[in-house]
Amino acid sequence: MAQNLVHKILASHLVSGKLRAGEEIAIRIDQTLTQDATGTMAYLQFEAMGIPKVRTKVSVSYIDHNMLQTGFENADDHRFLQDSAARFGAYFSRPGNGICHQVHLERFSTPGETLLGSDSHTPTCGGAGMLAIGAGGLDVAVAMGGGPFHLKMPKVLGVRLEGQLQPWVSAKDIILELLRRLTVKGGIGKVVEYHGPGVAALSVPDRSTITNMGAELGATTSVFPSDERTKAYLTAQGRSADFHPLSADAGATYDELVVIDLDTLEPMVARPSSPDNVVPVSSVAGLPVAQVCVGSCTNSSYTDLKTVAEVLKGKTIAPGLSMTVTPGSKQVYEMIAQDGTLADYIAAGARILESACGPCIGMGQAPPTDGISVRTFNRNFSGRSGTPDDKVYLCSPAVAAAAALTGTLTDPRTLGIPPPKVTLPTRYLTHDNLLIPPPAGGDVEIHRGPNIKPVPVAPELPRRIEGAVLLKVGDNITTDHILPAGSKILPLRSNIPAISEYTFTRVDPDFPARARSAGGGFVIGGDNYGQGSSREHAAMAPMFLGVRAIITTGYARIHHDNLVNFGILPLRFSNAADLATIDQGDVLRIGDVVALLRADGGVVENLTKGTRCRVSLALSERQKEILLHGGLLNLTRSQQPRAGAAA
Ligand code: MIC
Ligand code: SF4
Repeated sequence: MAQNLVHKILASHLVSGKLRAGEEIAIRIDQTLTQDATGTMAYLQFEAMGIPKVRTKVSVSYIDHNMLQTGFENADDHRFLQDSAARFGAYFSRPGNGICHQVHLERFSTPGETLLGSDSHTPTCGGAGMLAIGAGGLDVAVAMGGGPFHLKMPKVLGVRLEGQLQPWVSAKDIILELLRRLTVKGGIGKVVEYHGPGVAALSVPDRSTITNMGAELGATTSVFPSDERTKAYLTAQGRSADFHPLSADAGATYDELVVIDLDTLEPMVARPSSPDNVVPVSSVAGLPVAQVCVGSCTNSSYTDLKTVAEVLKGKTIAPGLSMTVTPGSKQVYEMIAQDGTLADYIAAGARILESACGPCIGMGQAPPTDGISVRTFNRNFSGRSGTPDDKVYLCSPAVAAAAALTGTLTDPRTLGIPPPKVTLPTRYLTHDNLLIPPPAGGDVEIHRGPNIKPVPVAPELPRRIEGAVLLKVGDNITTDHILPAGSKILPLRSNIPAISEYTFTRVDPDFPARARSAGGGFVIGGDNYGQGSSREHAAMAPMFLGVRAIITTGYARIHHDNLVNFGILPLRFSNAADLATIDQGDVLRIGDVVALLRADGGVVENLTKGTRCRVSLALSERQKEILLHGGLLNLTRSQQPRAGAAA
């Protein structure tokens, strides 16, 4: 039978299960990546498993998020990660080498292989034909140890690209259009596979912009075929040996199909404060802009930066705004420095930042009060920029350039200048001196700063859970709401007791104190609970504060699995209308937790209101076992006598 590309890659990596949508499967993982904000926990967990060396083909530890060193914490984490990479046999990408996804695409992406990364934008490498999935750090640690990755077999959503992009319209507009149509929930339980005649004109960096932001659809991952474009990219990276062609069989089918006519697309923006709040930029043209930021793992390739520079060359950015530029990698940075593009930026008045996540994760460059910030990034969740009630618009490099020039939101087609002509390099500058390969031996001492605290282990699963509803929230709550990032909180990623004091503080500053004094309890939410980041801290911190169960009408994939791994019950209302019957402060009781788990659901009593409602669980047998043991670390310990010795 004709197979689509997703099924082909999954079939060649299948360890257990059947490729039937909804069933749990396990797949072999070829490569892993971690970054510094999730990596310390992942490596502490790997160490606790007692496995001497990583067992993947390639594992890379990147430093890119926690780059502001306003105290010793981040620098200590960097040193811990460098020592750990050397000890356990991983590559170490030094600070300055760039954003994990951009560097991984350039130097490691391999068509047909699998990649598991402790960052939700790991699907970036899908632009080069990889099946690249984001997960919590503990799942990545298991994969580093050679264990398979478990996931619910996703549906395959085929996106057929027809026609051709018009001048000033770019890959970013394709994914914004998809977000407009499908919303931030539209990709849940699905892998997006791009195909059709419109694919051939898109370069690998263009494709990676699209697969990167597939994370905002809630998709498990997104993938493009590996074709002549992929070959050209890998060859230009000096890696032609890693190329092989890969595509869906003729006549392959998809569970769902979406068709996009590229000819009809126009430049778009995602308005505040959700990536699916998408409109044509022409409909908001004229709004004054206070900040323009170019960069992030979505749009920081060499061609993206050249596109913006072409527009700004010889001009000065509008007087009322501040502009920042973050090259995605050292490769991009060196290349724009050598060909003079950097000088054009400096002359135009842009502020040049180091190659890292930077403003995307609130590490500096918070926009002014009430000022519109126009960013080529992928997320505009409220407050993520560091300014409460921020107004962040997401867009393509071309739209960002137009805003920088005019000082207002502007459709670049109205600029009255020819569209930038940017050609793809036939040879990228490959100077891997900041990428340290795993050393031969490995008897390396691991330095741990005082901010690095052991991984907390969930308590045993109680037979009965009784407690108050500590918080009730609405739909689409992000992990940035649950456990914010930013320059103040990110340095605490290796210290769960300290970081847990920020749990839900964006929503309710009193949450941590209330949870602690109540000795734990429940959280109630709406649909797509936990969308966004892969940070397992958004499960660990509530667990640390005593949250034992969450009841919602639906979950985002990575967060759901992180909750299970850290021993929190991810319950769903069987009848969505019951959500309205529970208020914050109500006392709830689950009489027999084990019975509820075994039966995939049961009854929750509301002792305050004297009512009851039915809840269900969408768990595999393996996940039930994890919860019965009080979390994956407990389960792993019970299976391996040595596990935990080093934690
Ligand atoms: C993000 O974009 O939110 C992050 C920071 O890259 C996260 C990872 C993290 O929270 O460390 C992600 O997307 O997974
Ligand atoms: Fe970094 Fe932003 Fe990409 Fe997350 S989305 S990996 S913070 S650049």
